[in-house]
Amino acid sequence: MKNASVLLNSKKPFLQVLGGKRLSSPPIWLMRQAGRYLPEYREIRSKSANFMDFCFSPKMACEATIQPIRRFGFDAAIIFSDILVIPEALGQTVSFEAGEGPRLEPISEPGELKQLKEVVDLSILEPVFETIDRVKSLLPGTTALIGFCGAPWTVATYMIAGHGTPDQRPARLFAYKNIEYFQKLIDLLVDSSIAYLSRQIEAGVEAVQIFDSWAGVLPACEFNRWCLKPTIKIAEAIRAKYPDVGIIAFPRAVGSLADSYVACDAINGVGLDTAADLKWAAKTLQSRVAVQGNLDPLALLSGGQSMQRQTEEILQQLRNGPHIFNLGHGILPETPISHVEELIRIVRHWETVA
Ligand code: 1CP
Repeated sequence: MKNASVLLNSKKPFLQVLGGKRLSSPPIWLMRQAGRYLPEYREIRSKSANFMDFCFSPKMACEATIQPIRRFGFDAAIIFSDILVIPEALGQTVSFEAGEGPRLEPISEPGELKQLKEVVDLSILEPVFETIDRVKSLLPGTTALIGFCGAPWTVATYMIAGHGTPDQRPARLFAYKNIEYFQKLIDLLVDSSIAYLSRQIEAGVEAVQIFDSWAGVLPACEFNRWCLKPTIKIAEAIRAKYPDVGIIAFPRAVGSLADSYVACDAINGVGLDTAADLKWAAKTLQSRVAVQGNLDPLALLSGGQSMQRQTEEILQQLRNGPHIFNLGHGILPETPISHVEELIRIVRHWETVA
């Protein structure tokens, strides 16, 4: 495996697996593990009317990051922030309406791109780096700290539409009609993400995840241009500067196109979405990278035998290579705490029954 020795020698199981080690009981964390399914999160979140203010408060964001570690003892903490802090730092105001998701001033015409800053203003993101600094000294010695950003395509879908969309139609149309301008936006997001992740690493994160939540809507050639190449560019730039950091790509819902990421030596791990074919992933991905995933968040919400069966199937299929247990997408706010506890018990008990 790639660039692995420092990761392999870490005392943190999550980092060892990113270095290519197979562990009989895989490390576990859950996408969106800090958030609304936790009563203690709802409690502190209710003190802040505005979600962006909450993200930019190091005290609150630090507490939200630590909460799931304190409660469940996951093997990794992910810094509490959002992928949309980058548009904010590029001058596009972001707000969150209660229950409605993000709102940005949409970019409908190429000329409107001029309103964005030419270089990301990292001073706006300073609170995120301060959060990282606070969190790192509070984590148990075996818990890794993950930083993140959205992949350029996924961030661009929100910047163009001004809100979340089911099929990312506004960004897809914008990209078809204004290829050069869309390329400029993607390039700006690549540079911004490299600068942002670099500062997160300097502040203390040990791995970074690049979330391409909306990669799955594009035809293969568009996927190559707008998702794969920009993500690889970010990963290679980060790898050149930080040889020992773990890098995970999460191209959601791209099927077998996920194998395009393993050719990139900079990438240590690929996140699998709920629908990924595990036999294929074990054969095609796991010899080159660690895989992370992929329990259906609805199976976790349901709990019981369906959850147990699916969890054991994942553990079984991915047992011969490096695997980090996770969901196939973010945990749902309605998920009972007891189901998360049961999931962790099943994953940690697996070694003794396998
Ligand atoms: O008031 C609230 O609590 C708002 C809910 C919320 C939370 C808890 C939002 C708004 N963002 C977050 C935190 C967040 N977002 C984290 C850190 C917490 C953790 O993981 O433990 C992370 C990693 C994200 C990443 C994120 N934000 C993604 C990529 C991952 C994914 O889920 O696909 C995306 C697409 C977003 C955008 C976003 N932010 C928030 C919402 C509701 C959305 C989705 C909007 C839509 O419907 O398209």
